[in-house]
Amino acid sequence: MAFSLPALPYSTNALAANGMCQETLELHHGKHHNAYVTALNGLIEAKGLAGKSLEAICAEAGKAGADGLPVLNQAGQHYNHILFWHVMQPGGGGDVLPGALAAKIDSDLGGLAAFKEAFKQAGVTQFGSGWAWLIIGADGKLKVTKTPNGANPISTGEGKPILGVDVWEHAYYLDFRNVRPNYLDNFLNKLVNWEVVADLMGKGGLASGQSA
Ligand code: MN3
Repeated sequence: MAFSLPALPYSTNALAANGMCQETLELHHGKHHNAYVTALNGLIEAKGLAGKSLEAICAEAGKAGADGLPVLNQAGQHYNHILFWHVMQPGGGGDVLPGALAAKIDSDLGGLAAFKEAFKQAGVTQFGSGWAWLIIGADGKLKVTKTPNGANPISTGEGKPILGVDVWEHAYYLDFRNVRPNYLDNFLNKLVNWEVVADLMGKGGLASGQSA
């Protein structure tokens, strides 16, 4: 077995009217994400990953610290992008959320407006490359967090991500140039698939279904 690049759940021009152009998706999915998959597959034998799930590889690489970074950089980015494609849709975003998700955001994060501001700030303040997340923490509560580079809340042991946004420059430079805050506003207001986020909350996070 080897890891594979999953197809996008929409066409490469499907999000163009909502702030993510066809060229961004072609490069980001077809080149960047694909390169992580190819590099990860190149490590399976040397790093003893055969048969392990993507999630287990992320967790183990995170625990290994600096020694785990060569694997985490690729495995984390493979997992992170699978989730990222999954949580967007044409004409997404907005303030109408499935009831269970809205209620949990209210009780754990102080409401939708407070959540959106915290999520945006996590993305804005992630210095350099990385990700902002909404996760189910170890205590079962929703939390907003961020990680650098290819790390994720599985590799850090913080919890299970149910929403993630890529803040590497390749994610937004064609559409928003250097203005990361506008990319994050656009993501929350025009791209997020809240139905998928609610579904992931109910399932306790994404199961990638991929293994080495
Ligand atoms: Mn990326």
